[in-house]
Amino acid sequence: MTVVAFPFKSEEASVVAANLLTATHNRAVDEVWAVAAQEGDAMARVAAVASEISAAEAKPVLVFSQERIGSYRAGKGDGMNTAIGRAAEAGVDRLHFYDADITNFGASWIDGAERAADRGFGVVRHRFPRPATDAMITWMVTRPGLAMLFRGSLLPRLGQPLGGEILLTSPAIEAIASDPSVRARSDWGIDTILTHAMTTQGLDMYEHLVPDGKRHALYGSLDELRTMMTECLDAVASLGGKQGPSPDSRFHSDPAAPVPNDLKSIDAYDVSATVGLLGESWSQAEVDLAKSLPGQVAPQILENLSGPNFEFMDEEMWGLTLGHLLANFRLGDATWESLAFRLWVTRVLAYTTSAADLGYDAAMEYLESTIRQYQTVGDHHVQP
Ligand code: GDX
Ligand code: MN
Repeated sequence: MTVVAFPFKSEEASVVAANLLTATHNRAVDEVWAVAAQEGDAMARVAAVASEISAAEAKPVLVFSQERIGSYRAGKGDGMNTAIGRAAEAGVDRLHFYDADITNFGASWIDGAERAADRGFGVVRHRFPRPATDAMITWMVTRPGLAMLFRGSLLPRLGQPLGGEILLTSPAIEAIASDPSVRARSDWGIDTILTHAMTTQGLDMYEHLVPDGKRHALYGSLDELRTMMTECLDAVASLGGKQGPSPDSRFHSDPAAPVPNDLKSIDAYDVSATVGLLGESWSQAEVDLAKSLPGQVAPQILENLSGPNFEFMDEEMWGLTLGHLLANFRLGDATWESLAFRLWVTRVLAYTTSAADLGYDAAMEYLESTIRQYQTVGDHHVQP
């Protein structure tokens, strides 16, 4: 049995409905699941369209709320783990996941993953171009973190280590459903932990390219990503010292394709609204913590007490900063969370106003080069 699952919280009902329909209509798909963050209006609205689609397409479309499974904040991770647990119990052969807010979801996503699974790949990940200023957690936290922790492996090479668009076949479903570190990760950290887990089981991995890009809800000020940023930072830091990818698994990634022009000119977040975050609500405890940052990072970040200062956070300064964060950051500690988020904001603004200004292609080349650079620093910056 093949299942397509969508975790959803409060997305536009028409977008979710279109995605449920696309999945249900696909001949490879036997059942569609929508996993709600909680019971309530959003769930009731999706349940209403789901029953219409189910009747029209003569296929089960199940809407249910997530269980409390993990030990972090109850979030997307509980949603995904609820589906993974159900799939393992029901003996599902293939479980696809897609974010519910994708506005250009189509049959080719499902078909591309299915084709790779038919060729024997045990896990499939979708990869897609994103605007130069989108994916800032991926580019500034997760990929550099994976580069420092697992250099030379396939982990830093994955295009979308945080992407919620994946296919697990039954051996992966079973292994992941009983993996305590995946089960525990109930928050935004789930994607990082799943990505790592998918590479350590000796299964062949296929990275399927969606050339049109992933179109989805974008952001206002980066403040909207505060929780996601700190949880994703904690998740990658938690992989320190863990076993890396199994060296003899096959890894195939589709070759690059031309990127749509309109995507190249999308601004993914509001820069001027974000600059205001730099000087906002510093506590004395955060000032003191900032003083322990390495090298020039400490005096430079503290300049923000008197006015915005972010240009200093180039790739080298960020390597130093991220290494320090990987070793010392504490999720749940308000001072650490505020400082880590502020440091990331300086990095994103510095990049946005320098490399990203050179245009999409130059920006991507620059970002890829930073990942290569972080692989060579490796242990240098990450003290155990
Ligand atoms: N069941 C459930 N429970 N679903 C949730 C919850 C929750 O608590 N929170 C969010 N979702 C759903 C949401 O409705 C959407 O379908 C999906 O999860 C992703 O959330 P979204 O707000 O669209 O996240 P965003 O900003 O698009 O981030 C995605 O890409 C990031 C990245 O690639 O950088 C998301 O897959 C992140 O996990 C990922 O880090
Ligand atoms: Mn989204």
